Amino acid sequence: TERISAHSRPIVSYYFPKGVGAYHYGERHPMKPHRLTLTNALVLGYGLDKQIHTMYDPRPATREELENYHDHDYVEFLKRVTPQNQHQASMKQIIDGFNCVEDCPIFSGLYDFCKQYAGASLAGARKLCAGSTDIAINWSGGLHHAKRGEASGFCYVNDIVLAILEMLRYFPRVLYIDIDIHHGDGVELAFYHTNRVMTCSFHKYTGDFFPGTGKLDDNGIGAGKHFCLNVPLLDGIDDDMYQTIFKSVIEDTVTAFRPSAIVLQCGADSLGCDRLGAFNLSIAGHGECVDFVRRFGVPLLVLGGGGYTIKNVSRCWTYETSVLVGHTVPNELPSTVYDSFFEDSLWKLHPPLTGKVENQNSPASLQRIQIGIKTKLRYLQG
Ligand code: TV1
Ligand code: CA
Ligand code: ZN
Repeated sequence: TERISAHSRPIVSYYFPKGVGAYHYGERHPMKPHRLTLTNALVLGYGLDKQIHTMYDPRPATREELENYHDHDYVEFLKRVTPQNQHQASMKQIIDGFNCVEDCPIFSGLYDFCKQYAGASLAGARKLCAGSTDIAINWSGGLHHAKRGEASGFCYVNDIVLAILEMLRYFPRVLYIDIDIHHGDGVELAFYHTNRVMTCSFHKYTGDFFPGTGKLDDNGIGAGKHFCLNVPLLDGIDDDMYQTIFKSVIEDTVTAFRPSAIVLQCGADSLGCDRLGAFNLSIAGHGECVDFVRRFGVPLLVLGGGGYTIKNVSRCWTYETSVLVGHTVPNELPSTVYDSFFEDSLWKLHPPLTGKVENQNSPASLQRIQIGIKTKLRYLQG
């Protein structure tokens, strides 16, 4: 098959399940699906839909599709539980067992929400397998913490694992890249034993930062040994340092692993000024990672993820949509019904970085990681 050119315009498919932005995790909860509505409004406001090959309102995932990864009992629970029945004594134990507490509350329409975001990632995966698109985008996906039998870290079903399983039916090797500030633990775990999926997460790693996993020398097990990469970083990393480590690690990984497809999780909580994150990336810097991956010209599934300062999340994913279609958009935001969200920057796409977190990373600490990764990748060649 033809290698997609890094220069010509790729065929881009965009998946936005209608209504996915209307779900509510709860009043004080930092995860706001409304950011998806804002993103879609900016994408349309800029007229990017005219640059995109096809805009899809994909069908929800079926129960059977969810059970291609998730436990039957867990999916059954997600289907049955409601904000009303969760308080019944018989339900309480079960809810605890599936970890649907605090970070992962039971909210109205939870099961439909899960089927929508997972359905969109699966639709993108199928389109890539069919060879009828070069890039598939689902900003509602990327919920990387969900486990086979339990919710974790705002994630209930793991759309990424489901999409990669679908892609493995057609593509021999899939590379998973995760630039959310949190470790992509659910995806790593699902493919820890296989050499057909290489997982690579960049994240904040300290003793206490969620989920607590993702150290440099976690390697994978059995056939999966050496097919797991982690890039543990500290607070305040800036565009320059992030780019240096990201490009070096991903270049080396693509060379060693030769992926037949790539899945890129674009969590926007690695941006500066995120409500939960502590990195200092600009939207341009975050987007440069996306562009770098695009330029390999390998079939690409692009997903959302975290991101808690929602005006910046929607700016970021809109900018990245423009990068992926190869169409430059002006810094002046288009006028939408959501104008009040963007007043802070006088309605600019690229707000200046404010409230800097001190950079705890050093050239030496990054070089140590870079060398560590190179050493691990050497095992792939032989
Ligand atoms: C309800 C209301 C839940 C307010 C959760 C921040 C809240 C958090 C809340 C919160 C919050 C976390 C933990 C502690 C583990 C817990 C989408 C022992 C102001 C992909 C998930 C982070 C990140 C979970 C998800 C983390 C993603 N941080 N206010 N919860 N317990 N959980 O630390 O990777 O971005 O914070
Ligand atoms: Ca990550
Ligand atoms: Zn995150």
